[in-house]
Amino acid sequence: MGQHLSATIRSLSTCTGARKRGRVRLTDHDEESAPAAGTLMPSVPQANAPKPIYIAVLGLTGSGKTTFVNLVSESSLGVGRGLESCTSEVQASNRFNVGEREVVLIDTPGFGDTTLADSDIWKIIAASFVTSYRAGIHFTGVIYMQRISDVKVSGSSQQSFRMFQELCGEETYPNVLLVTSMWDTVTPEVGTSRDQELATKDIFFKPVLEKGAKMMRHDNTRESALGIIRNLVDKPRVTLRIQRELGGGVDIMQTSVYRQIRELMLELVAQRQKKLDTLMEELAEAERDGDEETQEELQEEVQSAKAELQDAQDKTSKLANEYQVELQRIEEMLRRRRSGDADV
Ligand SMILES: Nc1nc2c(ncn2[C@@H]2O[C@H](COP(=O)(O)OP(=O)(O)OP(=O)(O)O)[C@@H](O)[C@H]2O)c(=O)[nH]1
Ligand SMILES: [Mg+2]
Repeated sequence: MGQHLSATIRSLSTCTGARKRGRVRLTDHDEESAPAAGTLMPSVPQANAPKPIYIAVLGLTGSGKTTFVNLVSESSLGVGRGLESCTSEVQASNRFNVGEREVVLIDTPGFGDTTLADSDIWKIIAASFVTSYRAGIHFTGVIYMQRISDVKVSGSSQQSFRMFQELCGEETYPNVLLVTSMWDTVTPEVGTSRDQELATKDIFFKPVLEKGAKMMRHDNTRESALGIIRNLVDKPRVTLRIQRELGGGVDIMQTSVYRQIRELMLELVAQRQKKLDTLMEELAEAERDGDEETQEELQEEVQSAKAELQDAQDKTSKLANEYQVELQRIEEMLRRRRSGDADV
């Protein structure tokens, strides 16, 4: 008992709880068969032990996923404090009971506020979900968290939700709950009007609700969290699209989520190229006019625009490769775990 599992730390200063100490600890359950943080894999498979119900929690960074997971499972996974994202690994909660059923929640890193950040997140989630699928862990439900406090549904929110849809696939929507959080930060009138907007907009929850998903409010109490989980525990298990595709041997580049993120990255490259072209034109004009001060300023801007463009181009060309690297990292972590390295 008391085995520690290390967790990669992206932004220590913004996290409180277990992650701040650089560790994720699974304490309240039988760790002989507990899933390992970052892998969801049972450390020692037990043939006769009934399998718990696995529910994945996804959403934009800062939407309250880890807070929800900790509250309902009495875990102590690190939560965010500032604006930067906190969770950087897929991690399993303590086991907890909902009626007769034993449940494990799978907390995930939040989709970022930028396309570049998303290009890192998707591969972590995809590689972890596929590894766990291959190990026989199937999800019974998926929760998508959305802050009700957001004044408007931003482009990154829409992008995040599209990514979620590509990861899950339509067939899983009856097992999906769209959960709004942070109701304490808005008046009931404002919250209800935003709730309504989310439910009825084609660019947001509407198409998913129409195919069987359900929307629920979370008021940050354990009772509310348990009520949400109760909606999922009796559902049949599902295979997410990304698990079916990759588990069935489809090349990463042929998966829906890869195509989606690549498309977004190419849009970003095009935007940055356009910005550079405009700056170059302005620079040429300043040179024609002999305006040295403006030339100097523009030269600096051109350099930084070139670096940004290069960054986006590099990331785009490495997308598929980075997924493979992530998969290998998780497999290596598992291998070390099996061979008894206590710090893994
Ligand atoms: N007021 C209020 N704050 C909340 C609520 N839920 C979470 N928070 C706060 O929101 C911040 C982000 O919460 P997290 O649980 O770390 O969010 P997350 O979705 O796990 O974020 P990532 O790990 O970055 O993806 C933390 O400061 C929480 O304390 C809520 O219901 N009400
Ligand atoms: Mg988190």
